[in-house]
Amino acid sequence: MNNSLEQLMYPIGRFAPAVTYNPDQLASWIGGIRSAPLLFDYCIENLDEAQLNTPYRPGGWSIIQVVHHVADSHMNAYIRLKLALTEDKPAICPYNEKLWSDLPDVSLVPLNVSVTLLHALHRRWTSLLENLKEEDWARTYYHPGNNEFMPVWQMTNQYNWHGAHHAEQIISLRKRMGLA
Ligand code: NI
Repeated sequence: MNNSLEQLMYPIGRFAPAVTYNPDQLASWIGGIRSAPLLFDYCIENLDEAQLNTPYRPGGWSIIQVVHHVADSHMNAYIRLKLALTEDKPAICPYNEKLWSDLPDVSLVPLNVSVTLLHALHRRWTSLLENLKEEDWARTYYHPGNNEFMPVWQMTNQYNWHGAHHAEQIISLRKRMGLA
């Protein structure tokens, strides 16, 4: 991948997983998940239909698809978290994010519905994370696609990155359009 495409796709860098965790890191990741919906409020502010339909990179998702994707992804993450907390190393169900982004709800439902969804979802998600017991952070779910057990602390690290990652794709596009 050439440097400019890499920069467009990963404007905050690729996910670099933490090797372990401590209370300060957990608080930082939870804080990022708490505030992520506010980033998406900003991402879509004052954009017209043509701007919202602009791909964030050549051949990539439009702003509309990126935001609906974040809602799809984070709904799955929240369910995975709840499964990990209530069952013994449950296998979760992977999903095809590209096919999900081509389903009619993504093209038909106004973008602000998914931003509102993110506000509600992240409120519940954050409330749950803030009230976990110490031992809960080491609980895991099994991801059959990746053939790995994912601990709750690590998924929290990952989804904090994921929200910021997609928000920055849009924010950097806004800057290129002279709108930031
Ligand atoms: Ni994603």
